[in-house]
Amino acid sequence: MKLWHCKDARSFRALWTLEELGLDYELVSLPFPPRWSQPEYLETNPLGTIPYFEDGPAKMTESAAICEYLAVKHGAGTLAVSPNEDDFGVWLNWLHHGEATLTFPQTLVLRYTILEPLERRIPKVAEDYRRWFLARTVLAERALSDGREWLCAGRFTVADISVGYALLLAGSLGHLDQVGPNLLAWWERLQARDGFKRAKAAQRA
Ligand SMILES: N[C@@H](CCC(=O)N[C@@H](CS)C(=O)NCC(=O)O)C(=O)O
Repeated sequence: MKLWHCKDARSFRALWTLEELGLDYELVSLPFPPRWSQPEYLETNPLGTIPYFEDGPAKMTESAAICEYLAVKHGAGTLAVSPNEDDFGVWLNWLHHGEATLTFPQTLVLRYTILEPLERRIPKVAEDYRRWFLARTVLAERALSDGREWLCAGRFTVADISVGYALLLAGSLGHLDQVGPNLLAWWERLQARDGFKRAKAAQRA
């Protein structure tokens, strides 16, 4: 298996899953954004985005899908929830919520406050999507309000990784001080995991 990665980009979801499962993989680290800083990367992934992942015939560009793929195909289901379990639908929802609802708005903040050249930055867009993101953290904050340790199924799964990555990004954008206490406590638990620490170490190496 081979993963193309940029430090703390969405590919971190896949890297974290690989480390949680103790799988063998090759990591290709790229400067960000690879589309500009390493144009030959477009020959590998025409989108120019990160992650890109290959496992034989599987060629993948969506971080949440890679997590699901690894959990189902190589994880003996340990980080997945099976269709026979009550929380199957809830699990899939968190898996996609982490990317589609909690990460996408933050990338607009990142783009319009940091990535764009000064003359193209739009503070209004950044502020609107910062609020947009914070308002949508209510679902996870409420889900964790009953004292549960993980988001669903009574155990740690790739749904926690998917939503957890949105909090990693929130931390780098300075949004964590406005996130609810249940989410913050859960995020501390995630960062204390050996798999999380190994993924951080792997990207440093
Ligand atoms: N929905 C995709 C989004 C992939 C994506 O946009 N990745 C960002 C990095 S976090 C990227 O490559 N941005 C650089 C660019 O668009 O050139 C996923 O979840 O993997």
